Amino acid sequence: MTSDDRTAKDRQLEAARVDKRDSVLTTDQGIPVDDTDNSLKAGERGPTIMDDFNFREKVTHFDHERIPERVVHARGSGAYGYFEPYDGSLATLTKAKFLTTPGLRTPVFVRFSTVAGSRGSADTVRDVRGFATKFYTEQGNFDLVGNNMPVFFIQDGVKFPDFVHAVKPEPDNEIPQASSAHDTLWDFVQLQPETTHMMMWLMSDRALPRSFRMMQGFGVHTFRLVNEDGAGTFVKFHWTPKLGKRSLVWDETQKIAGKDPDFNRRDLWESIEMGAFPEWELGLQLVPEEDEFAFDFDLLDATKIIPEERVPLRPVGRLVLNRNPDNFFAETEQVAFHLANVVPGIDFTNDPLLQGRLFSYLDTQLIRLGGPNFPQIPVNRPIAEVRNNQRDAYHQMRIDKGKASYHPNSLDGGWPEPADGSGYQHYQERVDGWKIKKRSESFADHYGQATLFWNSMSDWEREHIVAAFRFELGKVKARHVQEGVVRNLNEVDHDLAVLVAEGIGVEPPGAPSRTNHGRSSPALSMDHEPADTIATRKIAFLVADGVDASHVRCLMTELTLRGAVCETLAARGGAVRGVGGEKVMVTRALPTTGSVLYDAVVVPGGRESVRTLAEDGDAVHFLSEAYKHGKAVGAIGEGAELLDLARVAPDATRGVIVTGEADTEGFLEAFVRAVAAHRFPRRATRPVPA
Ligand code: HDE
Repeated sequence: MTSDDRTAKDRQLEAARVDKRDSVLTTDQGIPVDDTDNSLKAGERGPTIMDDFNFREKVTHFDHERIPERVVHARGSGAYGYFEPYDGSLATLTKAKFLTTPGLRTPVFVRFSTVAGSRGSADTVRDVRGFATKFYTEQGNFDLVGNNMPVFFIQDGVKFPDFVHAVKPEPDNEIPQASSAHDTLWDFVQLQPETTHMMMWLMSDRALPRSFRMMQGFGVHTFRLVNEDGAGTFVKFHWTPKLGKRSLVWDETQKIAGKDPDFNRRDLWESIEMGAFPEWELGLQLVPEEDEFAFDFDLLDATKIIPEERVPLRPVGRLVLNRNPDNFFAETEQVAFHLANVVPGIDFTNDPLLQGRLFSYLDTQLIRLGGPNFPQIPVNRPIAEVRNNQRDAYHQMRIDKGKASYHPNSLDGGWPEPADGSGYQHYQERVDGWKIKKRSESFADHYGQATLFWNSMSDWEREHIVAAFRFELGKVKARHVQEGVVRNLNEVDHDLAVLVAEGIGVEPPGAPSRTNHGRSSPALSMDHEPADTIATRKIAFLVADGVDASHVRCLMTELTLRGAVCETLAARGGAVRGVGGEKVMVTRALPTTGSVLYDAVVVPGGRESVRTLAEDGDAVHFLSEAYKHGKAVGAIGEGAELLDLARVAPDATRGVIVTGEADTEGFLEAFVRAVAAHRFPRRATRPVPA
């Protein structure tokens, strides 16, 4: 194996790729076909006849094109890349070579997803995002099947069908699609207080990522690292995005769902196509075995985090995605993740949610992919050698030679031979207990960490959470369900419960049975993300005939140099005429797009251009809406007049930057800082008509 492991997977995939260039159309049997547009008929106007094997094969194949979508996480997008550890320092804790061999690039395939919606649902709905990584290591495949939130709705795998039935569209009319804002979900939530912590995350802006490239990933459960001596260390896996954690706002997500339902999918695809490869850092929270009971929660409880202030992240390596798949179905749809795919050096714990998952993933692939040979599908194949006595079944692709398909055997020389010590060895843990259907007492606190999350939020993050609860519960018809949720929230924080109750018109609750413990974990807030890059940020320039082309040219050049993606928008496609008669190409016509698809907006100068834009409702609305959503706004020269019309007040401290000339360094730097800050959520937006 060379150090360029990505090539190892790539080379393997190459054998499965089919290139149709310079080829003749054939049937699946390889028979050339002259005419695939007319079926074989008895006379020009006669019936189609059975002899037409091309017709029958083509239509039969078409009739069978669909496979069941995933029961959850049906909508997703994937990409290839690699993982590279920083150094070998983890070698004392784990045997997993891909984590401990400096410079070793392990190929990966990552699939991001929403959870509740169908395959064709919109990307920007309020939901958890899946973040599943398949590492094709030399020791076999390791799947880290995580989410963008560090906790889960339930504590025991046996509750998963109940939870999913509650959040999915209701069974009588299959409404609503890809939404948690309905009675059955909230009924489950109010009756099952263990959901409370996760519901705080789901009502926060974490459920509305700006991009898959700008969200965290978490393994959620506590896993175990195991070293050469068989000693274990508890571990939580974290992915931290290089571009920072950034979210959309609720109003924006709803509009994007209509204007570009593929918003997150397109973003991932385009950034890889343009060479701006998404990147994450893998960080581990490590807890020595002897500290298993050192916390005021149970490490085996997947509704709890280990606060980063208590156990800081240890940076371990980086993940880079640098290649889009060739075929969505073959790769992204057929990729099969399974929590049980672990390599030597990584093991499970007794987390009952994790244990439930160990059963479900293999089981679901059997129905989804039609039998037990799905690991042979190219995207699923390990780069490590596969040799065993598994045989036959649907779609067997391997031609296993030899007489003996059992162990032990003497007829085939005893091959394949057990690895004898170098294979996977399960962590030895003494387990003693009564067979019992009972939740551990150590799982009983369902509110403490929900309160921790609430306490850790900034003012605007809290406002967004309250607004989300009001929206979701406002859609619930059953009053007792609304009241039940408010009762639970009262145990999280009394003020939160009162604010929600007032918003949905139920009786505000009395004093809770517990008071807010006052603790917080600053790492949970998105209010202090580093604002040091505008890479891949989309910036719109509003233009019309008479625009000052030098403003556009000069600013676009500078912003593009810093990695931003600049586009000109006008009433119509084609080009507009600059103030000196020069041509300014138009990237997109305003009616085909919207401010919600951009991160920032600039109004260049040019009297005639600004006057035309002022008469165009689309342009004025664009500006007001971008402002309302807290985005950076820049205006140059006469461009400032359009701001007045859109009720946007210049305020450099809140990301509205106005200047006389485009090439002043002060303007450029202030605007770049504003774009890098992502959003100014503390603007006064009530008077803005958007
Ligand atoms: Fe999953 N989950 N899950 N899940 N999950 C599936 O497997 C399941 C859970 C996650 O991009 C299914 O192949 C059970 C937690 C992701 O292909 C299914 C339980 C976390 C994906 C399944 C959980 C996840 C899935 C559906 C509770 C975060 C998409 C299709 C015991 C740590 C993977 C499939 C992809 C998919 C079962 C809970 C993440 C049915 C029973 C917790 C990212 O097997």
